Amino acid sequence: MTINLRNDAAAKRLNNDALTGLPAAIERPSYDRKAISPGIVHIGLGAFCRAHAMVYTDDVLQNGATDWGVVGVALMSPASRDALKPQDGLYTLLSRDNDRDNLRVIGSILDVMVTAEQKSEVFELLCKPEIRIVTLTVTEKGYCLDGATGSLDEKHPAIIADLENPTDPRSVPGFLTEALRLRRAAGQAPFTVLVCDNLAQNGIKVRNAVTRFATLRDEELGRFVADNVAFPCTMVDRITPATQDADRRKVSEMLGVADAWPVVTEPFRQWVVEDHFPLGRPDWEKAGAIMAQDVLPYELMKLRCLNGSHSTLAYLSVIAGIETITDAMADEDLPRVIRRLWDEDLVPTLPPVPGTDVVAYTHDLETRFRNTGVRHLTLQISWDGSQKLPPRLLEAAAELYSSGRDPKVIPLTVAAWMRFLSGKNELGQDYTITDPHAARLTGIVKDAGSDAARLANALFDIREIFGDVLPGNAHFRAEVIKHLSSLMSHGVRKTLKAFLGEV
Ligand code: CS2
Repeated sequence: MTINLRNDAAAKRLNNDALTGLPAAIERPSYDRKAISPGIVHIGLGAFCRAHAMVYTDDVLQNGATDWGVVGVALMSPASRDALKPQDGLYTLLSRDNDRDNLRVIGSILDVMVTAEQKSEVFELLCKPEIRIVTLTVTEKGYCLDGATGSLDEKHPAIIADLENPTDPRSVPGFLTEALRLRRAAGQAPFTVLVCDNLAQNGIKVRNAVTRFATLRDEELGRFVADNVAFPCTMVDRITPATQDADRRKVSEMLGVADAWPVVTEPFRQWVVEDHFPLGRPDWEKAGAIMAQDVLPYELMKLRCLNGSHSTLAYLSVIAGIETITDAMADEDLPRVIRRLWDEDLVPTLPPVPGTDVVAYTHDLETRFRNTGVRHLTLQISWDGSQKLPPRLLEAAAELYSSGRDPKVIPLTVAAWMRFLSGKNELGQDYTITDPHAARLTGIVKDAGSDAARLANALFDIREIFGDVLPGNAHFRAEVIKHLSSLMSHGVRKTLKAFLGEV
């Protein structure tokens, strides 16, 4: 990340001293930040956690807690530390409801560290008894899982490297294993690991991956992790695009001091957390989190309905040259496609969700997607399709088939993803494929040329994405190939018209 603040050399920076001088309308910590001690270490300080978990925790501190501050840790990149350290960990949350802005300065991050530069300090902190929770937002790919099975990808280069050199970890499973090992050696009970990324049964998957990594390292350590470490599941939700330079300038102007890394987000937020914290937890429910025994129904609803329709909009839009989700929602066909996705493919797969009308939830999603204040780039959502398609849509397709029904829109989304992999939109513009499997995927595209069936068949063979069952389904293969041929020869508009039965 390059931070580009106009006149930043001259500008006064947001920090503890600047808080009292901010314009009166801007919310800010009312608690004494110097009296707060850390209780949480957070791994991965991107925009999402700073619009979500850090805000719930800031609310808890506003409510009077003093021992649940957060230390942010980046594994490799110094960018978050370099932006936030000069600001005493403070940053601005700009929540936007169309043209209405609300600014709030968040104070829950007390310090920021970079493991690659401060390894012993980071592990020393993780061995302290007051650190009771490690939260993570490292994106789906950060856990080094096999997309189709959700188990540890033992061929992942970072996993191979960490098994060779386990006291100097680069991967998340390697890092957590080393921290838990050192903490145990220091005589401390293990911290709770709270995964806040978009995977169904995220706690269970990461628990299995860390246990497997620890077992490969040392069987006894593996047993220790399996028997003693809590990994509650969570459903996390707040639409938060990557921060742009224009956001930095706008927020800095509104604050009157420079903020190198504000976050722009929507007003809506939701957090459902499995209530299993052996060493205790902040009162997140007082900040609106739902503490539940079973998070799975909420996770499936959110991953499939929100993230699944996001991916569908994203691939079709990137190919058509539509830049943002709001623009996609202004299209004549795309909103009708995702309405069918919800009604025909996704809602029928969902278990009852406590206290929630799932159909009303999909209507609320439409309103959220239409928010003109949040400029969410379709290209950003297109990243890491190999990791996102299985939990968002492929699992639902497999469930529909096994209950005797055919998915209607999911094959179209898969075809759009395949067409998207060409790296060129219908306006002739090039874009980059960002994906852990990018080299393999783009190699397949090159070999297939303009042959849709060849392309689809080669991609179906990637077991880490499609698994073993779905590619064996003749209906699924035929539907994907039909839509892909149409996208390749006639483009998005005609394909959507044909899909919607209008030509
Ligand atoms: C999006 C998510 O980038 C993506 O793939 O679908 O980041 C989405 O905005 C969040 O999960 C909303 O909670």
